[in-house]
Amino acid sequence: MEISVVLVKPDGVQRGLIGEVIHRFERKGLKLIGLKMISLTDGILEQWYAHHKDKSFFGGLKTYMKSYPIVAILLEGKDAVATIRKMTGITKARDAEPGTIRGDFAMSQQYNLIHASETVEIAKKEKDLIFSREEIFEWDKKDLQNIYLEDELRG
Ligand code: 3AN
Repeated sequence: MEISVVLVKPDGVQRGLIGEVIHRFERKGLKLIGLKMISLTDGILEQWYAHHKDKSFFGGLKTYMKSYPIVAILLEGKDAVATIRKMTGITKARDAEPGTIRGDFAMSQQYNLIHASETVEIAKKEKDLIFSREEIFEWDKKDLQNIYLEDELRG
């Protein structure tokens, strides 16, 4: 099973959408294995958004991501990274498909409510930046048999 990291960003926290975001991923059938509220630091953000460090919006992005606490969510599921990206919608939220989280709740290119890991490798890096070993829970979710075929669970 893959893991993926979702952040409810400062605008999502301010707008009271933490529960809505968690609700959508839970109902989809993804397994919640980590959850915490934290304040991001320059140190974390410089690693998190290393690919954006030369962009004109990087300074503003860091200031925004530090403006209020965020909620970090660690999810597990088959093809979790691609599935969660699809449910998130594209970066420019006002153009995001209705039915996606950004498409349903946001208008901005920067204030687009949530972050979702882009690849399996990036998800691992992001997990290690935010969650300690003790903050990750490998619990036995009893309804996985109703969510996946036996073959899918093994694969
Ligand atoms: P995504 O979150 O859709 O994977 P990225 O990785 O391209 O998008 O960008 C990371 C974050 O940087 C976005 N979620 C958004 O908050 C911000 N961002 C991206 N592009 C812009 C832009 N042109 N102007 C301002 N902020 C931006």
